[in-house]
Amino acid sequence: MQKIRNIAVIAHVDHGKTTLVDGLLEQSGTFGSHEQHDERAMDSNALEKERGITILSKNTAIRYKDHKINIIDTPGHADFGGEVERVLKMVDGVLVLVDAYEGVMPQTKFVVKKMLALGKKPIVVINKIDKPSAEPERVVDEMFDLFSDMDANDDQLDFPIIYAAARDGIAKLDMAEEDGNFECIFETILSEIPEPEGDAANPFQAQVFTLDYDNYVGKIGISRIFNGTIKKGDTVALAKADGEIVKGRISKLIGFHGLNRMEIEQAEAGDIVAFAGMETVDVGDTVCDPVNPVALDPMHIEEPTLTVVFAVNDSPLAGQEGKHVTSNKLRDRLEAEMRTNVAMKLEVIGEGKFKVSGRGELQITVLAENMRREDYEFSISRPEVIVKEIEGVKCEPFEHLVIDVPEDLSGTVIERLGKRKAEMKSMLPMGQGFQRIEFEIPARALIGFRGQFLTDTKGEGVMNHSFLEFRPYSGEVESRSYGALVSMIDGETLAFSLFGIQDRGVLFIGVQTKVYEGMIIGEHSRQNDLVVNPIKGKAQSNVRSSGADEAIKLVPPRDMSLERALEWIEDDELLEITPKNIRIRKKFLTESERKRHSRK
Ligand SMILES: Nc1nc2c(ncn2[C@@H]2O[C@H](COP(=O)(O)OP(=O)(O)OP(=O)(O)O)[C@@H](O)[C@H]2O)c(=O)[nH]1
Ligand SMILES: [Mg+2]
Repeated sequence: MQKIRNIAVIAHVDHGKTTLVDGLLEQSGTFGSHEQHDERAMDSNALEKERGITILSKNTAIRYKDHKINIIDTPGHADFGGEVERVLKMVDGVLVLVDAYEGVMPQTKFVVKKMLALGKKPIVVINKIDKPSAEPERVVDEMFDLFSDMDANDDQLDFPIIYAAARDGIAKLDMAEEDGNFECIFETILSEIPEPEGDAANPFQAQVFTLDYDNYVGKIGISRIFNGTIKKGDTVALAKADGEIVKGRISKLIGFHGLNRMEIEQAEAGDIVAFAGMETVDVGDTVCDPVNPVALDPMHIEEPTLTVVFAVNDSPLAGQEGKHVTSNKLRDRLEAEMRTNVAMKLEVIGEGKFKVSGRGELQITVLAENMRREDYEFSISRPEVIVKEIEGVKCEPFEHLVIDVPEDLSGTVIERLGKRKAEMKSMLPMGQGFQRIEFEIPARALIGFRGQFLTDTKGEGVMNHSFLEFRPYSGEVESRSYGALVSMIDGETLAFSLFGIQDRGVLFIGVQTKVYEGMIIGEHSRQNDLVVNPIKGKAQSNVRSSGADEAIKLVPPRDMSLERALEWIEDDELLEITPKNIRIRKKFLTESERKRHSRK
């Protein structure tokens, strides 16, 4: 049997997981010296590269001495926490990273809790020790406290610690030592992480933890082999979560090495491989011996906490920018998404209307952003949290929120959060004039909070949150405190009229932008909506004042990204999303319709 170790890299968002994996690939010699690769090589899809975050967990394998080390890089953003939980079942140990300044953050708690509960062996990596503000000793203490608060067993509590600057390829076992390379990480993995259990001679058993799709071979299941041996061409059984058994044949077996995938003939217990040939494969399925199929424990799939409605675009500008605009196209695309993305759910709720549920706004905007890039055009509604009944009590999702704010601004932020039903849990000085404040807050109250928070903290505040649990419904919460600037007319914006409007609030659009009646062009500085005319030219006069237009000074418009716009809108508003534009609009375009409906 080959010597194998299986590890996952877990942490809060941005603590350096993917960068550390770069270093592991590099320093194990997996990247040939001639091989060109990008920074954060595992973040391979376009959106991941652009945003600098990991969205999908991905696996790779390296060789170190006579061992194969399978490594799964996981996403740190809270919306993808469910995926991390599934990945943890596939490995025997973890590298849990924590930023040497930021310390324990909400998602650190989430992943550590899951990892400890599954009995995995941790190696703690205190990363970014090169930061001038780094306080590695404080962060080690925080990790000890976290582990003991979360009932780590003695073995887990006795975790090895590695100090690293992953970006520079530096690691060491003691802060007092000279900087070394990643050898100490490899050695610690070999000595501390248990070998995979299971036997290559047993009947075959593997579990699928991620799905992939390839135009040539179809659906691909990435799985960990727990027992037995498998060969290309083998007949196997797929044991589904509902107890159904489906027979099939492994048409292709795929192995991993560095950034490459290659066809292999055979694989055995302990390894992580992908296979094609079974179109019905799902996450959590056990691939097993057809003669004696024994299913492994089903996987926990996280419940969605948030929904938005995707609908056919019916704005006056519909169909001008996207290629795929019909209800059928939209439905096919959303159904395709559900095939590989187990964390999301789809429900048809009307003609051309689809309710999509997921774990958070980022998960939903990632889907919307991908669809835009594939030339789809559609609208989405304001996110709503999922309210459900638990033992007869109406409950809603709550989040654990951590904010870092300059001390002098903390009062403002605390007051704002109070109005949103947040309960303060702790407050700590963080050095450099910052305070760290922790809250528990209804997820509903966080929608739209980020924009306000950034304004209140002049962009200096940092906020992080992650799902806590369902709790009894908390009643009304405060939402957006400003109204909208709404266009009263179709046409193209002119500098002259925007100049007149900009004193009334903040504009989202610039000159020569197409607008329509009912489209929102900015945020009003007061609470009510204001209907405006952004296309009005200067009154004609006999005297030609050449160059007068150039004298008009417009404030640059506020850039409304998809996330920002989604957080901003209210129930009576929509986002119109096309490959070229994100527009914000009223559901009802004319003022008279809006009046009629608000009276109802
Ligand atoms: N100063 C410093 N920065 C680092 C270090 N390691 C990573 N970074 C930076 O931290 C940022 C985040 O790194 P990533 O590797 O993408 O973090 P991640 O944990 O994979 O993030 P997600 O996958 O989005 O959760 C990048 O800008 C890195 O360059 C380090 O050792 N020191
Ligand atoms: Mg990453």
